[in-house]
Amino acid sequence: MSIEEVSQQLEALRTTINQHNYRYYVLDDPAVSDSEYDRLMQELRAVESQYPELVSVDSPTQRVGAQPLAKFGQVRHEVPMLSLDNAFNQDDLQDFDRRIHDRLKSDVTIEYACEPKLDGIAVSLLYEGGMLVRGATRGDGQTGEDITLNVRTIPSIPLKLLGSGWPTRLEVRGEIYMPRAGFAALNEKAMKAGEKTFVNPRNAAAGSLRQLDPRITNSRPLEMCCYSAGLVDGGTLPEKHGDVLTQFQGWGLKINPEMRIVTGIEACADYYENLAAKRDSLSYDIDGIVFKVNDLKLQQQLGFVARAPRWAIARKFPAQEEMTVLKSIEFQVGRTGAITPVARLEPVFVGGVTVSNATLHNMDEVERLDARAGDTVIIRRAGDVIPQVVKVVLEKRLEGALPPSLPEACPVCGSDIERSEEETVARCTGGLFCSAQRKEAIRHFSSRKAMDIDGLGEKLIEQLVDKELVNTIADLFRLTEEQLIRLERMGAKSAANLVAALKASKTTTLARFIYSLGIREVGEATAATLASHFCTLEALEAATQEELQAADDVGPIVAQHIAMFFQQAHNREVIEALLAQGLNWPAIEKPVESDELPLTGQTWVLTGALTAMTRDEGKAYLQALGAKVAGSVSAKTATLVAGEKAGSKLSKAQSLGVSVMDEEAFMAFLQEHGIVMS
Ligand code: D41
Repeated sequence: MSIEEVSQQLEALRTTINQHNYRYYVLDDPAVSDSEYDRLMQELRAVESQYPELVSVDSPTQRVGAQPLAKFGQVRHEVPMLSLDNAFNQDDLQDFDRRIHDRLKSDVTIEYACEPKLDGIAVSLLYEGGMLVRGATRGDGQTGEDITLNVRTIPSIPLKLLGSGWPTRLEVRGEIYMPRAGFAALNEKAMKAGEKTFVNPRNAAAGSLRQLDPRITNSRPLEMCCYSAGLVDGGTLPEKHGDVLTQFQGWGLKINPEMRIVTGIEACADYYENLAAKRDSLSYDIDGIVFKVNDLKLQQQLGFVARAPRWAIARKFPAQEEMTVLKSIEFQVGRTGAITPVARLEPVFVGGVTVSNATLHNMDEVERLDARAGDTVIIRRAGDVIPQVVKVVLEKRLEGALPPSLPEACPVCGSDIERSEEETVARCTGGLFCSAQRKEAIRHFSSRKAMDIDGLGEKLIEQLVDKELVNTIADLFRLTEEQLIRLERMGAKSAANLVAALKASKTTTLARFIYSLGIREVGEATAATLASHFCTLEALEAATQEELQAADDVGPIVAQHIAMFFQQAHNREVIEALLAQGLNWPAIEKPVESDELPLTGQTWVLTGALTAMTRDEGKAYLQALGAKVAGSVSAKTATLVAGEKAGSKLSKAQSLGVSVMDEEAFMAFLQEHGIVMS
């Protein structure tokens, strides 16, 4: 081959790889398998190593520089990077719209571009002749740091723009962030290695960009979404913000798929509500919504004040992190005796609710955080996740604060505490002698996914156990209205309702019954597997550890817990007593050879709100037809059932070409397959 031919071959390979990269990282719609992509990269590396003189700076093999920097250089932004004004409620948003109308002396309805406000680091990318020549942080808006080597490692940032028609000099601005999944994986790795973890994805992204060694940045899962142009020289961009972003995407840059153009400020409020409802299901953290006047000419007329444009505003979500004081660390006893340190907090409003307790998980976590009573701490509550203590503000530690120590004896029943070698948790050895464990066992037994006993709340369980009306779960079914009426906050009506609920709950399913026993490591899914594998309680009770492991997803540890549970005389007695009280469930017929079921081998996903059934019911119907039901969409998903307000899973399914059914189609499908809905 002549050198020209090799050069052409290399160019073709790079173009193909860049195109696949674009499909994968920018469009989230891969066109080839990972192995095919790896093969192409290997081929490119092989040819380049034979012809080192033909290696170009924009080659996909050249993303990671080998040498760390001594320090970052400074970058002066030719066009300052503005900041954003904040709106905290709908009134602020109305005012913003009114100011725009006043200033433009016009009452025509304004078109706004709406986009999520990513919680990351604002950066600027400079492309000259389509080549990425510089990456810089925003800094104070005038001067930032030169992070070119680091941005080059981020796969959603093209080293060379795709297509054509870009201005000779084009500065693209956007946010570099770390998606939640990548953040969780990174922290897990750090935790296992005994290294420091990051407080949140934003800090992780900032820390990853601040690395002088680009090889470290390269190992961090960063992405960039672009949201505006800075400097534009030797060319022009479209006249609407939304079209500029679409053009950016055409040139290989990632933009946020949630971006929408709407008309009027009321529609902005709708967009805000919609996205607020989707916030937890997004794959990245956002801290608000940015609204921008879509017409760039109008933007120019409006100009800016004090470094913030008059044509844009950020409507903030309630903060997910707040500072408060850790009043004390107490120890709680769980259902299986696990002793959990709990942080009692000065109440603080975070993530939309007032939080006064947060779990500290275990003593290892307390040590890792170095949490002490009296400390000032940062609390995080994201979505419906339970509040977490993410960090102690050491600068604010009071003199004389002492680290807590694990109590010697169970704080509830006084039994010994054991802390085994392999487990990080400490456990009360009191078993059902410990009233805390009894209370938790009853709470679990009556919970929605177990026996689903309505009206048996926490406060009531406390009283029942403390007054010794209920010692084992079987005692619940012996409760009478007369006994209940005498309890605090219990009227005749609720007493009657509870007795009726207890009676109604006696007819259940074997799976629910197994789950409700609260055997260690036996969750809802394992209980269902055990029920369909063993078909009867007797068979399950009699199973050896080996036989238990023959059930799907039951490993040696779970098998040991199950076998141990049924070996204990008091557990058998409780089960006897429950059956004597009339607990019953329909017999399970040995399932037909499972590969005869219509959906065997298929994985389905349910998302959004269903109206005719709960998601759990939908899941059960699908499982009855042999399908596996997963929580997230991938290329392997057979069908996505999308209810009302389906969010990111729906868009992902659409981008992957996964078939989608709405609720109506799903109902018809179930009926066709002989499912009778309750
Ligand atoms: O997602 C963001 N964090 C975001 C930040 C966004 N979607 N749009 C933004 N637009 C601007 C203007 C209107 C000034 C072009 C921004 C920011 N600025 C910004 N980020 C940090 C400071 C300012």
